[in-house]
Amino acid sequence: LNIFVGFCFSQIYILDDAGGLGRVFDGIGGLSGGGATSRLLVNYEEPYRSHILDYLFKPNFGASLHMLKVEIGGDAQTTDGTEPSHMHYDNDENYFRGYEWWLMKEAKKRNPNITLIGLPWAFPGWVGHGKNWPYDFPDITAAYVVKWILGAKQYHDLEIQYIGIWNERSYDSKYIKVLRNTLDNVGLTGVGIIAADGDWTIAKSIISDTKLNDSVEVIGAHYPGTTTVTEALKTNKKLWSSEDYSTFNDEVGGGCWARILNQNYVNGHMTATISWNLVASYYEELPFGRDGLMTAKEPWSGSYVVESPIWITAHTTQFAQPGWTYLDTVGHLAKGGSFVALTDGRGNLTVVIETMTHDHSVCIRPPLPPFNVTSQKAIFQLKGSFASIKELQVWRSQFNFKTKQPSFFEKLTPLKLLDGSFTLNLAEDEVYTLTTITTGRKGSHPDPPPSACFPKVYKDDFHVRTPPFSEAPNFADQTGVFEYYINLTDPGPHIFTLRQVVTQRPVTWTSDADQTISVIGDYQWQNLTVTCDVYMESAKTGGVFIAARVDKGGQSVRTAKGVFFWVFADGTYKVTNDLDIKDILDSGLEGSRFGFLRRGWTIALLKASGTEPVLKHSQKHP
Ligand code: 147
Repeated sequence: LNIFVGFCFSQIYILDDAGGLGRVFDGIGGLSGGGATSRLLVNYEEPYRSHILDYLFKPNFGASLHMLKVEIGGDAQTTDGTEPSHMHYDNDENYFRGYEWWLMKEAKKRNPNITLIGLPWAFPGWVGHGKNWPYDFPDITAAYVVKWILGAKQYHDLEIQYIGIWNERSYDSKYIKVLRNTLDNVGLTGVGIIAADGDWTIAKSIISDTKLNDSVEVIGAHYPGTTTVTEALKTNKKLWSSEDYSTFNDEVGGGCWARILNQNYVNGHMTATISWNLVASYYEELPFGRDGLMTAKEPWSGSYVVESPIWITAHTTQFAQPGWTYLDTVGHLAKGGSFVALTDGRGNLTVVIETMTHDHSVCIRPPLPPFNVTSQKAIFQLKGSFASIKELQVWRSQFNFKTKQPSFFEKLTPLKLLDGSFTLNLAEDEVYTLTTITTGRKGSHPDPPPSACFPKVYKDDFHVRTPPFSEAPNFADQTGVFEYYINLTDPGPHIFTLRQVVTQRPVTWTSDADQTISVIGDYQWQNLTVTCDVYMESAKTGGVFIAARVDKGGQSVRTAKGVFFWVFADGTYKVTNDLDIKDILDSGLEGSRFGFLRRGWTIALLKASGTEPVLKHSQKHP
């Protein structure tokens, strides 16, 4: 990095490829899952759903993402819900569950070059043979993961390019090697392994273990705070921030994203950054509400919000593609902020500059050490292959925290270059892209409908012959998996049903409840009536509940409070204030008092009014 002190205390920054280039850029991506973060997106009506997807994936339109990483559903709670596995049981295979397949296809439709990545958070119980651990039978775990990759190709024509180990949990060197062999044995030699989606410690193991070194293609670290470690650099592997951001998507969130997109390379030599999450499409009261590049959490209204991180992403994604190379002449600006430059090796140049101040770019984690950014004049001098560039397109975002009137991704008049140099007067909290690429565009669709509450009256009889998704609209599973099930042998009105299908505790990622639960509706509701036709499949154990005022889900689902009405297969009933069945308001031996059947369909009805729950009654179905 060459910095000269020029006149007027402005600085000169050299952009040059003569001394060689830096690392190859792998892209910017979004993460769907870990978990159920795209749950509500699929239930949007057209054209809004397509509009949202355009803002995320369409090239030269919005975020124009290069990568899509998805969770490999493991039937377990993984932050904002559960995602279904392609193998609930060891003899079960189904590649049409959930919405990640659909999402990958929609992404690929818009950007055929998008890089697809899969990573498990949890595994179905059988993978661990009953133990809460996926590595005792590495062949089984590897076969399970590789089947997901093969299924993606066979049923959806999706080519998964990278596969991970176990999100933010222990890695196992033996398992990684077994996974590599299993991939190679079925011809998936081109699928790269990312390890280990946690901190950087695997770098040390890679250095001391040749076989492991040969197995791993990318070191992926999470929330690296833009820095890496010496061991990681020593491996000469690609370094990625394979999960980052997770910040409320207001303007400070956009500032966080702008800073780390540049500085993950400048400070940490990371060549990809993936946002958790792609789109905040889950009930906002679940954990980490609105920690997505944009917000789309109201399928019932069609309302969605294109938040600042979308346009911050565009500053890089629309003007540099995977396979481009970073220049070595990147760095920090003299008065704070940073700049990166990338080239396609054929004369094109893209420079991205950010001057985000500390307080306007704090991310959720790790803590951000203090630094100063002030306004400054910056002179950029193009050298090497770029010396003859005569004009650069200019795109600017100004956060304008003082006036609260930000302007994002605005196209300014192109800059004419004199002797290969240009000067910028940089203010605080700005992002600039200067580029030879002329295809950039701030895409837009007509405004979506206004925001609205979840409908006050809502019912679903699950009467769909060929449901587009395995899950019923707006149900957000928090433990267990609820799927459409057509029960052709039912004589009565219950042929079309929603069925909980997880019967063994998964290899969990977090504390799933002991009771399966799916939530739907509005967290503000106080006085409400819930009725549901229920059927207990097991004659002796287990049971069923309906509840109102359920106050939490996600990783805290175990401690959910609310009003719960339970009927158990042994004929007893309970009314509790909690999902954990500790805080018992009422209980009895005679569930039948409420008309409950131990076998057969029953209507369960719960009325929560005033401050007390009023348990009405349930009826035997005619
Ligand atoms: C990550 C998970 O991988 C995501 O699924 C999601 O839960 C995300 C929410 O921010 O967090 O897990 C982390 C949890 C804690 C830390 C880092 C990542 N941490 O405390 O450093």
